[in-house]
Amino acid sequence: MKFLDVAKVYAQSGAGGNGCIAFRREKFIEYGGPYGGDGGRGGDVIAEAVESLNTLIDYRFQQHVKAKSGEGGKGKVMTGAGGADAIMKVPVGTQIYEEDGETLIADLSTVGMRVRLLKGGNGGFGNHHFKSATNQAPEFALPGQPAEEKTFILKLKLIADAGLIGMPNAGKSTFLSRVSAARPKIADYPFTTLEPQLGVVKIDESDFVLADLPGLIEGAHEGVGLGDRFLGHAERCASILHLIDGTGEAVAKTYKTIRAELIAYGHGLGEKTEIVALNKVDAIPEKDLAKKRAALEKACGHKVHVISGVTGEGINTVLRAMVREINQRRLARAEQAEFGRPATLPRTRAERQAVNFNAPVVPKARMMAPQKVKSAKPVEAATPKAKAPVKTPVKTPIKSEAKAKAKPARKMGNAKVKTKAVKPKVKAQTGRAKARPKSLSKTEQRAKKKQRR
Ligand SMILES: Nc1nc2c(ncn2[C@@H]2O[C@H](COP(=O)(O)OP(=O)(O)OP(=O)(O)O)[C@@H](O)[C@H]2O)c(=O)[nH]1
Ligand SMILES: [Mg+2]
Repeated sequence: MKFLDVAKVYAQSGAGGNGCIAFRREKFIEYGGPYGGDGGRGGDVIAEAVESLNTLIDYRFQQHVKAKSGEGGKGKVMTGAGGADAIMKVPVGTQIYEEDGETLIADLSTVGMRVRLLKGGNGGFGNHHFKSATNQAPEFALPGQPAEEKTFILKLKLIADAGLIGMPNAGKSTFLSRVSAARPKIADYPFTTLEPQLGVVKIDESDFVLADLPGLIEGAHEGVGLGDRFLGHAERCASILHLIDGTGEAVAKTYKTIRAELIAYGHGLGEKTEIVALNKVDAIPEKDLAKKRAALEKACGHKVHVISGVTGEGINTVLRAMVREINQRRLARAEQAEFGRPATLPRTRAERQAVNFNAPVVPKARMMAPQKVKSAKPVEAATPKAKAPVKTPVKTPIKSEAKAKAKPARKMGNAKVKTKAVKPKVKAQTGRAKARPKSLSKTEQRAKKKQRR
């Protein structure tokens, strides 16, 4: 199947159905009144990322996408049927731009991600909707809202973990076929690969997706050769492997040419760290190898791997270096997903509503969990203690101890009264009770008066 990574699509949502003007006409029902229903909603235009697609080739043949319009309302206050949505299925990694090709609307980077591109029109109200005490027979209804229409540019940027970059004939496709089950076309003429190829690489315990991109030549950013349009597929890669044909003469110059193209392309490709490998080592004379490697290391300023896609020499070391970078990014993404959310739940109502305006006044989690834990322990601990002073009230020697025992008992329903009765006796022993007047019951007061007399 042909690979297509850019498509232009004209889309139109559904118009809303018109409201209906009707009156109730029935035997024995005088003045039946307005009876016209509302129009149905028009369908939306929705883009959805699906796993089963790898290219935008479908939009080469289907360049118009239209949602269905809503049906008009009918008599007997019947609302018209809503129009069906138009779902644009696109491969994962598709970006949707405005017609200018630069204003990004949506980036469908995960399977199942959906975005509404155009909204269907609302249906118009029928005359039944407008009846009121002052207008009991409205003879008007509203038309449905018109449809929206727009042209979109779809751009597919493959979701690969690593990308192969280099001049034509550098041995990129040979490398991909060596490390994965992919079988790209390999030949000793430039531009054998005309579109990106993907393969799944398995090394040690890890696996990742590797993309073989068409070769770049000097002036690619100006459209020379295949141009730099396939470089978009390297934008999302965690690791870039830059292959240089070791059988060529000026390896350092080749490296610099490709670097210049990456920088000219922009979109952060120039800043991405790359792994540089001198390929076809099996065909390099030994006396030249060290010289070429040193020249390349001087040009790129870091370590250069020496590999051969044909014999497999040095390939595992390169793959492990790539896996390290890919795993680092995976870890960073997982951390972001984990800690990107606020670490603590918002506590006040204002805080909760700053996150979600419809947040409940008291979140369920807070109502349930902490209170249960709090009440559970003291009640269990208090039960035996509360009973103790009641049974042997006078013998409790120290006030502080008695207080400590009596306090938790207050929380208990039945023990409450009993502990109150214990308290005065304890206070009388400590002597501090003199300072506080003893509260007497009415019968005690009467008995005291009698005694005084
Ligand atoms: N001796 C030797 N030859 C190689 C090696 N890798 C690739 N080749 C040869 O180099 C030629 C080009 O290889 P490809 O894998 O098609 O190169 P490419 O980079 O994909 O080229 P384009 O698709 O044109 O960009 C083929 O004839 C391969 O057999 C290698 O490690 N050693
Ligand atoms: Mg190739």
